[in-house]
Amino acid sequence: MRNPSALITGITGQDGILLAQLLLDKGYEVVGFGRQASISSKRADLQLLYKRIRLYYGDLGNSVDIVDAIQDVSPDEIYNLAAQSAPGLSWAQSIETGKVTGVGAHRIFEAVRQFNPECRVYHASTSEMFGNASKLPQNEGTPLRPLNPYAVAKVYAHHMAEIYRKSHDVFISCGILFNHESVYRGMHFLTQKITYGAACAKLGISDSEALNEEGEPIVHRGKLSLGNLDASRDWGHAKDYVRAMWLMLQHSVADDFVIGTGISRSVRDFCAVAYAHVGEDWRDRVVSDPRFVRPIETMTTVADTSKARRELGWAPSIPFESVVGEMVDAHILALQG
Ligand code: NAP
Ligand code: F7E
Repeated sequence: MRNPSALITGITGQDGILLAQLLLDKGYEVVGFGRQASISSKRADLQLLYKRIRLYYGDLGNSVDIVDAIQDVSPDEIYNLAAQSAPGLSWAQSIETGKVTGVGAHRIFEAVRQFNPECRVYHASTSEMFGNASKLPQNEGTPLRPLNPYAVAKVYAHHMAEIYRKSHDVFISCGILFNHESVYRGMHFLTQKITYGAACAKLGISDSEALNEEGEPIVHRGKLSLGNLDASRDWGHAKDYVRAMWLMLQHSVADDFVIGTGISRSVRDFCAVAYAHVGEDWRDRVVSDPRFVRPIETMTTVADTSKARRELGWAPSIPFESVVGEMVDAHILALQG
């Protein structure tokens, strides 16, 4: 019997890397789809991964690239992870976000319908879709009330997935994933800023090399500048979450599943754990800077994962403190050279 094959869009992203590793361990033939410039980057961790997978250059903004990949690879499973994935940047890049994060996903669904209708598709939906949520915790039935262009694009793709599932009988499952982190997280996300800041504090670095969203040192004169310290998110480890993606495509029916830990913590809580990991008090190191506060903040997120636990047998396994500690330690190692 031949090995199953999977096409992953967003192969250079956090989830793409971790999912590729998981599928390779399960014996899959993995094909990564991504933009040539980023695939050619010299990141050592990616170069190792690229030796074990096949690569397909393409842009989610281009239907021809997608159709070519799907026809050529003819995968058993597609994991659509590519997106302009930063809600905070999506106000400034709203049209590009709609084209890639919303319509890009639609392009995949349409290409599968036309050229590989037997293929199973995972689509990356998000807790950001709940936006101005009316209740906590959030589950698959919670109304979608998005508050930023990223979330609107994800709602478009999420509804489109349902249309292809119900009208065209395409197997598309949507994972409504809450925030998940790892050492592969992009540096402009909150958790990387904080864990990098804690590592700098430990090593006595007062002006860092890595830059923040404004192009300034993440740590400047010994201080880490963040936005809204009261925001509260349900944070888990990305390794647990890519396992959920795979489980969704092994399930008997295509469906939507909420994936999270069920515990929400504030930005302050996250800072406290990260700085305590290096024996520091975060209050001496972190300041709130209005430039990093968003025009509107998505409400507190907390996942109700009853359905995933019941139907997929999924549960998170990596504790919050381990996620934070792992990220801080990785920055310390990298900064020590
Ligand atoms: P990520 O690290 O930002 O990765 C996004 C990927 O999309 C990158 O590989 C990026 O490639 C690719 N991409 C962007 N624009 C593209 C385009 N026009 N054509 C082809 N590829 C493009 O995101 P992630 O954290 O792994 O998240 C994976 C997916 O889950 C995303 O769809 C995200 O919105 C969603 N999600 C994430 C979370 C979370 O907490 N991580 C939670 C819920 C949902 P480049 O290197 O070329 O930019
Ligand atoms: O913000 C607050 C910010 O940028 C987390 C993506 O993977 O998860 C991610 O989106 C929270 C927000 O991620 C700063 O306002 C405070 O409340 O790390 P983040 P995100 O926007 O939640 C969702 C589920 C996805 O789907 C996305 O793809 O932290 N915050 N101060 C800050 N955030 C940033 N970036 N920088 C700050 O200085």
